[in-house]
Amino acid sequence: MTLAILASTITLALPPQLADWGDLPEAQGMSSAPHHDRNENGHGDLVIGAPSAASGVGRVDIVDGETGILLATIPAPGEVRGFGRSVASIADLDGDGVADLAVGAYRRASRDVDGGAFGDPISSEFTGAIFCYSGADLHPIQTIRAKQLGVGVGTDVRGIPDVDGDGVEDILVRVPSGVSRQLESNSVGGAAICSGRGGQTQRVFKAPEDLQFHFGSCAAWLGDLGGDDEVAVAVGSGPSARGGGVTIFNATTGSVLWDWRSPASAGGHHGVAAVVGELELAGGQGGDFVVLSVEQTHGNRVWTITGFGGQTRSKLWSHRIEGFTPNAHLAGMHVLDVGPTPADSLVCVSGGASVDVLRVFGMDGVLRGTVDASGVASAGGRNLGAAAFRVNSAGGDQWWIGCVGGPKRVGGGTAPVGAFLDTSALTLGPPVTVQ
Ligand SMILES: [Ca+2]
Ligand SMILES: [Ca+2]
Ligand SMILES: [Ca+2]
Repeated sequence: MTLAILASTITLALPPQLADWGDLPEAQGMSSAPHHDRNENGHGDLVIGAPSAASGVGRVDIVDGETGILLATIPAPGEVRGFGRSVASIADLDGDGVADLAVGAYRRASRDVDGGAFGDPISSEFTGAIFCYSGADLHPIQTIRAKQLGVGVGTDVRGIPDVDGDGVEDILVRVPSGVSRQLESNSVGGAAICSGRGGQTQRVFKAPEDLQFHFGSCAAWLGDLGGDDEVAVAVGSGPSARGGGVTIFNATTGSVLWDWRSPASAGGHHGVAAVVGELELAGGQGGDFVVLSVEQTHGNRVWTITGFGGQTRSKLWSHRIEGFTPNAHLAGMHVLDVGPTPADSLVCVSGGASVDVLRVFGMDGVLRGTVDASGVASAGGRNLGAAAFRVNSAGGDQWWIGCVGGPKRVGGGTAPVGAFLDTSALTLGPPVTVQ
């Protein structure tokens, strides 16, 4: 029974990075994404989600990347809750030359939206949506409901290339399983590709028959794996006592290309917590990818990062991550494309609330170093590494490492929402707080 409860805390409705923000009532920084230099001071800016603001309604802030000064706020549309649970910089949907942005809200306050597809008021409470805004003047462009995914839409969103060939880049939506799995079969989780032009669902990726439980723990765009223009999406599953792994789908047809299962431990739970694709791990044609799997036995969690060749889908290397607190939640796994070629990129893996160190790996799976996050943690930030992305600036691009921060209930004051990483020295700059 104890094991079942522990597993639930990882993979149920809310992903691990939601596990603990205690005295940070707005959960500001739960999500973050790059934004153009809105105030034209030469420094790229940041979109920061605060999904617990306003008693759970949520809010999105746009802040200057250098100073943290608040530049604009996107209020939650009236009918949602958890607005800002996910944010993403997406393609220029409205064709004005400025990249646009997507904001997820993972549950709704009323039961009558989405056509009443979910009669039970509990399930409709958790039905979410994704709202797309102009990056220039922040006017609404379109709403993505992805009804075929059932509950939990809005948990995770990211922009992907144009899959259907209509000339507008598209959007990958993920829903974790277990949001209300007792209610209906379509709450097992999964992912979908939605049109960048109109928001309609184009393709849904559902669990294989034997992985109906805890499917949708993560999703990633893998791109052209085999060098044959066949593009792929990966969806993770687990951890669960029933098994877990990652399923790779043809993004165009929806057919399953490959199914990998995380090694099981006797009596424990196992599965996949993160996948990153479009990498170059070992040369060759097509992209490669990295899987972060987790084994959990008697409350201890062991993380393993594994690199796969995209063309053959064979394992190139694996690295057991030592040093994370055994019961750590995952904050995130991200790729930092720091060098001139993809092979120079780094993979950054971060433990969650109780951990103050990020681990940075090369494309060969060798640990390059660690980033001491204690300065951010001591200032009140949690889950450093929940996001990692490049911020374009006139003085040279920088890497933003996001965390959960924002206003603090205990002791007053504010906590940082992230810091910039010096990728050459693997050191963090001063914490950035929204002003
Ligand atoms: Ca700026
Ligand atoms: Ca635009
Ligand atoms: Ca398209």
